[in-house]
Amino acid sequence: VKKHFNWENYLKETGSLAAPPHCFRQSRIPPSNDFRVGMKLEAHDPRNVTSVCIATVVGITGARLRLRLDGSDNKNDFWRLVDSSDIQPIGTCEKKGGMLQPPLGFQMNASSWPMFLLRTLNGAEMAPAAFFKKEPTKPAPNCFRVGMKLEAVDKKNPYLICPATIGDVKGDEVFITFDGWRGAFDYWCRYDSRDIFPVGWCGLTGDALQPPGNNVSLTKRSAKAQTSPSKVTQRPMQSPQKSAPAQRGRKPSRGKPTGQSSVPQ
Ligand code: MLZ
Repeated sequence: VKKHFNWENYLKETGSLAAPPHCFRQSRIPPSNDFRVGMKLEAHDPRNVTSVCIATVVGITGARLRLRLDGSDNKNDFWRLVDSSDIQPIGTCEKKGGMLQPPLGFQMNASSWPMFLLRTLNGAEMAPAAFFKKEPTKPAPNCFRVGMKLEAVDKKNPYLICPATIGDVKGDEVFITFDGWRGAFDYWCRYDSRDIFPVGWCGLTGDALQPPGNNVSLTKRSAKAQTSPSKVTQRPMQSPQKSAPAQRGRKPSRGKPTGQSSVPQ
């Protein structure tokens, strides 16, 4: 019988520490999520970030919204926090003198965009401005250290938030390693990424934190204390960095569709 994942026990078992909340670009108390499925807003196209598009909320998960760009397919959904600067109320773009753009991969003929825009906005339920929260400011320096635990978005499966460990730190970048997955999902990101959260975040937002994979490594200290290593395999000689050195600089491309971001639901 698989026990429910519990950070307190897990930190003890692995002999590790949680990254302090002040290291993260996240509000100390997660913002409330007042959005509802079906509401529309403006969002930067993740595949073409200079474009501001119309998006529809197609799902709610903790403090995040599952978004789909109007005129796009259902294979390129993306997730944003309600306090992300990537989203704004409808009307914001025009107020700033900008023009709403069709999403990359607009499914119709480009010439039909103006009429499509009129129709998609006609009678739409627009998310009220008060639902959008101000993005937290960047923490001043990168204060992450190797070995600290956190919760992080799995960029290959962005609907998932999973237990992770800081595997390396280089300047303003941190290497996010996913506990128990042998490097398959690891990535580098900036220390002020909106995709990384302090331990306990999902518990506070009501998001479902995934359990670690099956190959969680223990420190020497905690391995000795461990009496029944049923779910936890000792793997003290392999550092997280060793398992994926080639990942350095291989940042997720924002220029092309991944096709990996959809989830059946
Ligand atoms: N079911 C998928 C998801 C793995 C998610 C890992 N997250 C760090 C798989 O097994 O590949």
